[in-house]
Amino acid sequence: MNDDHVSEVDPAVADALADEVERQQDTLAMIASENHASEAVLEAQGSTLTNKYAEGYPGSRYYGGCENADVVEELARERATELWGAEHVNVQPHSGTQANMGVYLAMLDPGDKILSLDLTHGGHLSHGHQANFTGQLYEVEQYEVDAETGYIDYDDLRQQAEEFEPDIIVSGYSAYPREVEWDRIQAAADAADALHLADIAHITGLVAAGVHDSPVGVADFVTGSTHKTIRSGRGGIIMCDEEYADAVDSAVFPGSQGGPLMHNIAGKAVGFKEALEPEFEAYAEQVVENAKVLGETLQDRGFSLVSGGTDTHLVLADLRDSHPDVTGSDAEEALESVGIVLNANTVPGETRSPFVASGIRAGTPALTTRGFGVEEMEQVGSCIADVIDNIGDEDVMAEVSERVQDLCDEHPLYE
Ligand code: DSN
Repeated sequence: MNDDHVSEVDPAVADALADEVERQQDTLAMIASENHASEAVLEAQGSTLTNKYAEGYPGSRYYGGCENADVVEELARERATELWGAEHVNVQPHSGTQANMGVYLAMLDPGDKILSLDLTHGGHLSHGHQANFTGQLYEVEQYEVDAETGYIDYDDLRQQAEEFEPDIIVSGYSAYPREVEWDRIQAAADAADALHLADIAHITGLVAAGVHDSPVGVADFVTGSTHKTIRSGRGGIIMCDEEYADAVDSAVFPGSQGGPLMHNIAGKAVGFKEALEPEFEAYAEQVVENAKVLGETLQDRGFSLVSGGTDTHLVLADLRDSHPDVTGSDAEEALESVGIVLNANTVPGETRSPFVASGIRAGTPALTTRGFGVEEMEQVGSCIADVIDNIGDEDVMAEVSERVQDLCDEHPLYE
């Protein structure tokens, strides 16, 4: 990667950028929402489109000089349509949260009712948490996963929907390791005469590749972020039927955003093109296979997984059974010290503060991009188990650190 210009102008930032390349090279990125974008995506995001204001939409902008911005945004929209098959696509949301905001603003009034999964059960802040605008503007009730199985109980959800009578039901999750039955959520929405927003932020790539069923054509709205499993430029996306297109577009601009981040939209266009290549399907399949192997390796070492396993790109380990004295943040810190970067995560029935948490969430999208397969995931799983079994033992940490470094060296990034 060439940071020559930055080095000349701003050595402090150049050093941090170079250190970040090194950090990504020398650690295992297992935060489930992260990935390693290609150099083509990075180049598009670092392009002169960052200079351009393009309020409006292709063919109808408020400023001149938007011909290239129009080309890029049209390409991003066309490719997104090909990937996910929605009638209408808006690629301007700056993030997944902004995408959700676009839908809420388009369809809800303040005080309207949202029914969504609790954050500690795998939901997301932008689905109605009190600390988020959604919890402040709307009346929110939350559903939970089944305490025994860790799965969504669709019958309970339907009953809760009939009783609460929400205006919108939100599905799609940040820490739910199982495939979602979109049609059963839709049935709950139909029973309550509610809209249905499926937020596929984490699984955009799995859905695009056909590894998971798609909510497009089932839910009224599908939102996502574009830098997770789909591995394109950073940002968000909204998909919906044509009947909602004008409302959604107006809610994004001018409703909640100003000028679109055209450089990021260029990154989205490039990443979407990459995801349309046949290899992407194999990548998405491997992401899930790797998560399954990681989960099985941890289970063989005595770890409990929420829901007993995974169908997705992530596993959620509840440490309370296997390691009652180790908090999620203890585990996160010890793992980071050996070069495994993941996050402490709350688990269903959480008994600790969210800052400490009782679980860890580990994802495979970034490692799979790096070329990790089943064999490497077994090694990663045993590194994780060795660390958590031996927190505080410097000899074990040093030995695992070397194994992690070997894995990183065998799978170089950004050569
Ligand atoms: N922060 C992301 C995650 O880690 O799930 C979601 O926005």
